[in-house]
Amino acid sequence: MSAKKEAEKLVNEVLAGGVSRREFVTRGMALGLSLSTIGMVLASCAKKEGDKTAGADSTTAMADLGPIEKELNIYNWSDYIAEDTVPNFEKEFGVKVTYDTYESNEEMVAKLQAGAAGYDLVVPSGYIIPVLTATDLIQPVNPKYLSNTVNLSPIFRDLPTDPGNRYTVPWQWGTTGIAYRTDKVTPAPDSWGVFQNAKYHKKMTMMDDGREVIGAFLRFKGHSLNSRNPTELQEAKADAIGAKAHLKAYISAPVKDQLIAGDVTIAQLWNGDTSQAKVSQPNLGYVIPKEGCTIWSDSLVIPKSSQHPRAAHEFMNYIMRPDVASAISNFTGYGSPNAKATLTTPVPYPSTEELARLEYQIDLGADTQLWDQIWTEIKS
Ligand code: SPD
Repeated sequence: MSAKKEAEKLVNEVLAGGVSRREFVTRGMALGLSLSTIGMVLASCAKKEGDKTAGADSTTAMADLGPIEKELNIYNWSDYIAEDTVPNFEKEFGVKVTYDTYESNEEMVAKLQAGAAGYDLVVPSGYIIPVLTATDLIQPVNPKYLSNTVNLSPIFRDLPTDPGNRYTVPWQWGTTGIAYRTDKVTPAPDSWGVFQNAKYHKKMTMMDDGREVIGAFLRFKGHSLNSRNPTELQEAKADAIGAKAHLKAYISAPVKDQLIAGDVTIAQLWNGDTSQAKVSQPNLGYVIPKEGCTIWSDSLVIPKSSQHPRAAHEFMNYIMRPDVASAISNFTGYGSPNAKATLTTPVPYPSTEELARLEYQIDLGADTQLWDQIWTEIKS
């Protein structure tokens, strides 16, 4: 049986109640079903069954968490924290922190799903939160332990991806634009079309991230980077394949070393990672293409399997202190959701005019399968 047919059979089985949620998630991931699709199917099950377990039950009082545990396991994006954030926390709270890193939302979710990691905190992007709640992978936070929430800017509270901040504490926000070597690229790029320019053959990279690559070429043609229109998506695919001929690689954060060395002169990259590379290589610029790009925010969440929830809450509360939040952004180069943070190089939230060119990614629901298929075709 083809993987597609097997996936369809599995979806029908879970909808009919013949397969447990957990088994569905495990088998669905193995068959290549996207997280959004899995989340959507589980949400349908919950609706059908009147099952409230897919999210927190707001009518239930939250239990006290007890004393702080002696360990905390954090799983975060690479290059996304100040050097002293963890050591200072360990010293003040008497907690031993194990800190691992990842390069994409998908890598993080796959590890969570495998169930063996034992993480107490992870840092997904906004569009992933509904997927994690629908698949029952994260737990609600207890506001009793989060007194520093008052320091957060209203812009980052009560977001559509987590109404009422039931699961999340915002970490950092940023944009996905174009980093380039100012001493080697003239004129400065101002369009996603630069990735189709033979002049920079094999000196360019785009992210190893289907949402970002397809999204960029959708914007290139004036469409939403969350488009579900098959014609627009086929057009973006053709543009991405045209660009691929000139790319050195699909690579995300690790491209910084190549930009610094000059092996890569133009890269699709996040603003903060570009700022970090600029510390070693001053000839680096960053642009938001005229067609627009992604704006995103990432948040701390606590996996359902966490063994150290009190320590996780204490860390969440700790990073919402203005001095700690400032230190994180001063290292990462990203914007802070903390209204009281004071940054050495301020990253102001975009104006209304700037926001018109920026778009938050949203969960694509059933159309994630089409996107996944297109991304596979682009890369193969
Ligand atoms: N080096 C840290 C980068 C964090 C990027 N997170 C958001 C990705 C949105 N696609």
